[in-house]
Amino acid sequence: MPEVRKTTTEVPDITLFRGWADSGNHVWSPFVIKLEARLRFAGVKYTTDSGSPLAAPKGKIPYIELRGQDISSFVDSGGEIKSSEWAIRTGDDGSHIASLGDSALIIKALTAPGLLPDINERLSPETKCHDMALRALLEDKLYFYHVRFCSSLQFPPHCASLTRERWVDNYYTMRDHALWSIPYPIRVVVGILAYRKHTAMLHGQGTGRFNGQEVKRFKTEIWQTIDGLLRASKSAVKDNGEPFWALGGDGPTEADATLFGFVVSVLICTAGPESREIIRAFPTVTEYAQRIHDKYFPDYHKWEEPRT
Ligand SMILES: N[C@@H](CCC(=O)N[C@@H](CS)C(=O)NCC(=O)O)C(=O)O
Repeated sequence: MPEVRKTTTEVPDITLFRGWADSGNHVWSPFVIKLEARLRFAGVKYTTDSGSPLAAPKGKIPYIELRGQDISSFVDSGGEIKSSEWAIRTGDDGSHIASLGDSALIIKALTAPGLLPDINERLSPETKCHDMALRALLEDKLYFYHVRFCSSLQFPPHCASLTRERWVDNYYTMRDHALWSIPYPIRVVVGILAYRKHTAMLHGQGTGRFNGQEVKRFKTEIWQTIDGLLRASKSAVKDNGEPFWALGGDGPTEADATLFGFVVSVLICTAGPESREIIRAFPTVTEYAQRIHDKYFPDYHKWEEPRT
């Protein structure tokens, strides 16, 4: 398998804010893992810090900061990433600090000066569309099943009749992990507010109107379909123990960063046991993530394998 093209661009000092300080470990956010994978596929070095959604340019993690960097080259010629996307401030030492949020915008911005290779450039129009559809399936559909709250606006203990994953069935695990930086008793109040905000959002988005069995069926169908795709991709290439890629090519596409992020997020998140059980029923899906982890994240702890 040919190596992914490495860039010759001078590498700026990139700090990636992941929401948690857990160095040497994957974090629970699939979008953070996606961005780290995308950087590592290209061999781009970065340092990590915890940061917080409150400090993030778009109120979400991940986000990045570039220090003392002229950001005019991190603006793509198509005009999608404008310099106004970057939030600029002056650090204590007088240097300019530019920050940008959203994994997709960050990837586009780093691709503009050639720091990241455009790994989808050589794909056919059909494959480009499949790649985008797979990312949308995960980021804009499956994601909501994972974070799904109870559709009731009541506090979790009062809505026991529905199955709920990260933020409902496993509310306390999720709250204490996601809000780790907020001390008690403020965390309790912020947890309730976050719960209510997301419940309302999911009701509007639609996921909040399904019951637990329906959501479980939808999640299983998605992972089953992805398993079929990965089994076909794996069998289409000579198996030499190296990573195989979702769309069957000889290198990763954008969808691989996202898919790796979602598989790993499920495998490590102790607030999502139902999804973990679903994924573990598909050994090719875990093998896909394991091979990518082994090659690109040898310095990170791997998720625990189920006890047999
Ligand atoms: N479209 C964003 C999504 C990022 C996202 O949803 N991050 C979540 C964590 S997985 C977050 O920061 N949520 C905090 C909040 O919504 O307040 C991306 O690709 O970066």
